[in-house]
Amino acid sequence: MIELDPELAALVDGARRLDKHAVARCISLFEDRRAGAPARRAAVVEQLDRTADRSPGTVLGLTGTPGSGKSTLLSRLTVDLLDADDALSIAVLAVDPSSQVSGGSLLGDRTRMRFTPDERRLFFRSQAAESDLGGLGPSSFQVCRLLTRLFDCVMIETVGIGQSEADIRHLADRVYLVLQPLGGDEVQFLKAGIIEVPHAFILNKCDEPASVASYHQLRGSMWLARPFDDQIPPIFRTSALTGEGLGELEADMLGRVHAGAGAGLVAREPYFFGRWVDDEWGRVGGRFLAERLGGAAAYLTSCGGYEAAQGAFGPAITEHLARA
Ligand SMILES: Nc1nc2c(ncn2[C@@H]2O[C@H](COP(=O)(O)OP(=O)(O)OP(=O)(O)O)[C@@H](O)[C@H]2O)c(=O)[nH]1
Ligand SMILES: [Mg+2]
Repeated sequence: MIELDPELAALVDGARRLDKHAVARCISLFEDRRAGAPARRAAVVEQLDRTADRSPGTVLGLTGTPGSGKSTLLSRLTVDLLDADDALSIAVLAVDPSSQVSGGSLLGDRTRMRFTPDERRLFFRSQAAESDLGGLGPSSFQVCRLLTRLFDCVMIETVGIGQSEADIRHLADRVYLVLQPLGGDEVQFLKAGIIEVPHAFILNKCDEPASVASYHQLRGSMWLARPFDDQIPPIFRTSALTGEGLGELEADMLGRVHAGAGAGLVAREPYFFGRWVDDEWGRVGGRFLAERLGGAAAYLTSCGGYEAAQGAFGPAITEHLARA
């Protein structure tokens, strides 16, 4: 057991009660890249796990092209889901909102009308992307580690280009790809292999006439793009403007949240540990981890956890390089 200093203990206490200020300060600790932060994170994680009275929250990912309506959808979905289940708590993590519009609509009028800023069951946070391509990275992972220990459901909004599709699949229990009518997105996504990533599709802006043709186009390309599926994955047709089709999507999300996250983020630690090694030590680090330490999963187990592995990795590779 790791002793928490009184200040950190009070912070964890506040965060667990979903006090907004405490949650925000805890998040900063999980984003902190300074040398002392991992030890404090390990203490917080241990404290939360030891005193947990619930299983980890489910992570839902919303990815898709800029402007497809991810933020507008989220501001409606969160309100509806909280109304549908009054024991539910939701945290939204928006990674690299690419426009000012989305920053604004993230806390849309509808949300503001329904919930006061100190509503504990709903929490918003935005975070800069870790690469120009909108990628998630170790600090999105870290923040999710915390949020899944506090909230029943964590929703991540990320722009669907480049690295972020691969990452979101590693972070979320269920990934939704948001498309808009006749964006040519289907073709682009087919080419980029992105259509293989999501568990379900959301064709938003169904209030626009072009959406009918887009729906059939998307459905048609599914067999071709995803020969590995037994069944066509769900395609939800929604309008975040009129509310059309949101009920089915919400039922899908709520079903997933109630089913629980299973192994949750612990199972995702090796991937993000590998990303951390790449960031900190480059290819030399990656090779050392794979060839000398038996890979990320084995190393995390032998060190006894994520932070312990982070702490041990530096000295190990430094010694290895000094001898080489
Ligand atoms: N007609 C129509 N417009 C919508 C719908 N949903 C969102 N919009 C509009 O589309 C624009 C972009 O919406 P956002 O929610 O900011 O889209 P986003 O995907 O979050 O955008 P980024 O974060 O910049 O990638 C806004 O002007 C919205 O009002 C919809 O269902 N129908
Ligand atoms: Mg947005």
